[in-house]
Amino acid sequence: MAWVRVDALSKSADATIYIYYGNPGLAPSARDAAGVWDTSYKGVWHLSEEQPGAGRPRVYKDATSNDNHGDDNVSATGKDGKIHRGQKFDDLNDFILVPHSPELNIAGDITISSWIKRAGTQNYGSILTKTNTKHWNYELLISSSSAALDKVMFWSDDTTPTMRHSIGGIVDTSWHHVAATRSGDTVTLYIDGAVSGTGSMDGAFGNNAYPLRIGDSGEDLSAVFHGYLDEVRLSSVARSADWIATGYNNQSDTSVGPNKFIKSLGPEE
Ligand SMILES: [Ca+2]
Ligand SMILES: [Ca+2]
Ligand SMILES: [Ca+2]
Repeated sequence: MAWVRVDALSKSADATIYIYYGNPGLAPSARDAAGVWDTSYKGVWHLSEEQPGAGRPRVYKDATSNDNHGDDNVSATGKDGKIHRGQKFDDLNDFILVPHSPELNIAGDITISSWIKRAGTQNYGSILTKTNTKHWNYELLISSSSAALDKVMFWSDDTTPTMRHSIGGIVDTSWHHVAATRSGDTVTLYIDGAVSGTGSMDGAFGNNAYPLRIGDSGEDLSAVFHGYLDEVRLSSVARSADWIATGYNNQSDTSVGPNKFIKSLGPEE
């Protein structure tokens, strides 16, 4: 598994990407977090890690150079994933807590995305939120309200209105990619790389010292996520529709061939 950053990708022209590997002279790792994840990424959690039980700090690594690592409050051991391994949550009290860091205070433009695999439908499921349990700066969730049952929802109680939700819903227990962006006063919801609704939202998200929670909406644990999460990402810009669609395409289909994201593999040099 390798995450790479390329300068540009065209809709119409194929790009060639070279990968060099197996150099025994490279030690330690040549990993370049700042080079792969642009400065607008405030957190990227691959969720491949696992520790038995719960209680250890900084288990779930942030792949960006921000080091927003998450504490293990997850007792579930299921590691089914969309990209390598993901994380099951136990439907009771499992969540990942990322301590506050100043770059997690995002005032306006934002993108939150994740792969999700629900354990069932019609239950509320928080994916990522910055909260003190009484106040929610920003949140991506699956709604269980009657007006937005099984819809992808973006929430901030600093804003008017406080929520916008998708037109489509997640009504099965397969893997799906979900995302929300806010650009200026426009919120856009995405399901599997495609726009599924837009709406207006006015007001800045507040600055505070609350932690991030992944898979839970607050200390009373009334809104834990039921199922699996993988590849949770937070950015301080509104990614474009092309960006979201490309991310979905290259993460959802890793096979090689015509009409695939990777059309062919060249020979080794
Ligand atoms: Ca993963
Ligand atoms: Ca654990
Ligand atoms: Ca638990």
